[in-house]
Amino acid sequence: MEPKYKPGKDDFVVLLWAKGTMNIEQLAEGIAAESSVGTFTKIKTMNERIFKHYRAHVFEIIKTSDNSGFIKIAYPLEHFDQKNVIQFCASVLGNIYGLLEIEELYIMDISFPEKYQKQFKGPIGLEAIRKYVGTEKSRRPHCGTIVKPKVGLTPTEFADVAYKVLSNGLDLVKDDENLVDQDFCRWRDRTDLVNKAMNRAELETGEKKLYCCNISDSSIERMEKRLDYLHSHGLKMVMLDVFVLGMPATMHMVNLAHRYRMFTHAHRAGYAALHRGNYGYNFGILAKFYRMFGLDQLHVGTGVGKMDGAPHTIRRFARLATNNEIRASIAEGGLELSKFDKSIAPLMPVASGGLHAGLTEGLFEIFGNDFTMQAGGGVHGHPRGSEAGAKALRAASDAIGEGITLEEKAKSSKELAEVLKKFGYIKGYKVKTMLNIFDENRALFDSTVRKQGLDALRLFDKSFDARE
Ligand code: CAP
Ligand code: MG
Repeated sequence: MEPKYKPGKDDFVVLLWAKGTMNIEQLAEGIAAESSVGTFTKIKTMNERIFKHYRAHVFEIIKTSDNSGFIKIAYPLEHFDQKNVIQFCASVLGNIYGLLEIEELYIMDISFPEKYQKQFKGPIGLEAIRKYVGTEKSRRPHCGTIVKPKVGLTPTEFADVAYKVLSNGLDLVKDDENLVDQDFCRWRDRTDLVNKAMNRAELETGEKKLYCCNISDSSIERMEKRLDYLHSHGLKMVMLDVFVLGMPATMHMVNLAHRYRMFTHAHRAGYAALHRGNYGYNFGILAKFYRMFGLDQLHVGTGVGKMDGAPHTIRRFARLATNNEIRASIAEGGLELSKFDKSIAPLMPVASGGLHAGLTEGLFEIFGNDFTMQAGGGVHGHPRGSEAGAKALRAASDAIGEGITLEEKAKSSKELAEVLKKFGYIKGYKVKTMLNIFDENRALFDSTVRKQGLDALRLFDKSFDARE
């Protein structure tokens, strides 16, 4: 433990929670050693140079009991291969999870030095997507749908749904994460038909539309061919199941897509296996990686829908997508300050999972104006079908752009009124109040988490549930 060590601007800082069968000081030293230059014993091959330049420094321990607590570790830039994130992950997110003495290990946040970030080009980004869709002025959130059922529709059925929603106000349609090229819906047939449907809807509405086409595959060659095909047919966006694809395949496809100036949409299916519970690492770390890699749209949760995450937690992820300086406290699961290099543009955060138009005001409190809201069941489950569902979602998006409430908007949108009746209405102030309570009591929550540990943080996450 080096309490006097002050991390410099070229250090990586890692905040983690650990609990184990040794005292927390020993656990911390074991973690720092295993993830940098150490092994289980003193070795003759160690020398002054290595110890001085490459070792990790435990500089703070926030003890919650003899054998548990939060640990801050700094890693020097020279430790890492600065063109290769896999080497970083094998160090910092690697062996430590397997140490025998560890019972809980959760990496909460990592700050990346700006010098390390220089290897990445970042997203084409949020503003470019807005420009393409034509919403730079209105600043309304984008609205889209995941064509449902997840799998099973034929290409003709799928394209028919796409036409219905795009010609009735939606900006985007997307494939589900588990739809690529199955027998019942061949990828190329679907792409051709959706492209036609989209062109028709664009002509009719005078608006630009996006088809978020899933090319995810275990074969890089097939993904490359699909990307080329999309590009040569004038499509602007491509979807990747980034977590299951892994980092190298994701980075490779993003780089290729960006050569064509095509936008990339990141679905994060699988991430929660690491993110939830007290063993693994927080999605915020992946969000930082994905933004540096250049993903242009990223699922970050909703705070009001069907998936995990309280409003304040999702707000942090949204800020990781759009801000260049992100302040967070330990009760939010973050480091005090993270910075993106100015060359890394903001990306468009995507709110998805159990959404419907009645939740839009709540989303606005969490995200502000800059996000895409996607509803699958919330569009196709409209009492009068997908067209009406699309109209309702667009009305909700327009309401945010116009600065009026959903109740007001529902007076001129029958479809929206029907959604509010069927699915309900979470008023914006409910979510706003929750966020305010969290912010006003932050100091108290922080000190509780510092005394009681990760379980207390989990409890705050559960007790701030806007859905109750
Ligand atoms: C949403 C969705 C998305 C989730 C993923 C689904 O559909 O298509 O995959 O949003 O979660 O299959 O659940 P619904 P996340 O609108 O019908 O719920 O965005 O949290 O990664
Ligand atoms: Mg899905």
